[in-house]
Amino acid sequence: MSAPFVAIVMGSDSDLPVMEASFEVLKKFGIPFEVRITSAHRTPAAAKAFVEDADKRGCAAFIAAAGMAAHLAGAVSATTVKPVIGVPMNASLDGLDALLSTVQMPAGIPVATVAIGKAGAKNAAYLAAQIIAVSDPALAEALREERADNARAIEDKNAALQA
Ligand code: RP5
Repeated sequence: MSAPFVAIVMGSDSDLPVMEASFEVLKKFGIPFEVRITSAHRTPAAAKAFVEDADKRGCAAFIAAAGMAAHLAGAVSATTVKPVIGVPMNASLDGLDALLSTVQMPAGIPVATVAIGKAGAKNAAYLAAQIIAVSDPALAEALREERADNARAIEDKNAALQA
């Protein structure tokens, strides 16, 4: 059986610079991932085919990023029962249009929606990592260690402030 992987889809290559923040987090934890530019509106058949194929090949979680009338994450969730994490992109209206389009899903077809933009892109990857870590104790430990490192870094900053 192949290692669990994360599939990242985004509506446009204009989303790519923001979504690179997801790639960095997944790389840091050694989590395999695949990336596709595919759109709920511009390439609906290709989006559905990619999700169905990734699902069959053992994708553990999907990350879907889109801006404006952001229906991609919802369309992915309609196609799979794997966890779907939606990242609203700031392509217009400060990303509020995308946030509401991504988060307001009808009952039974969930999208775990994170923050608009880069913070959301990072947390989408952390959330996907935590989903995989449910059955991967080494990954869970790596996530705990990173949090401990971050807490120590804050303690060091406070110590420097007192000096
Ligand atoms: C959405 O429309 C994309 O996800 C992107 O955030 C936004 C604008 O796309 P482009 O016109 O830059 O291709 O579908």
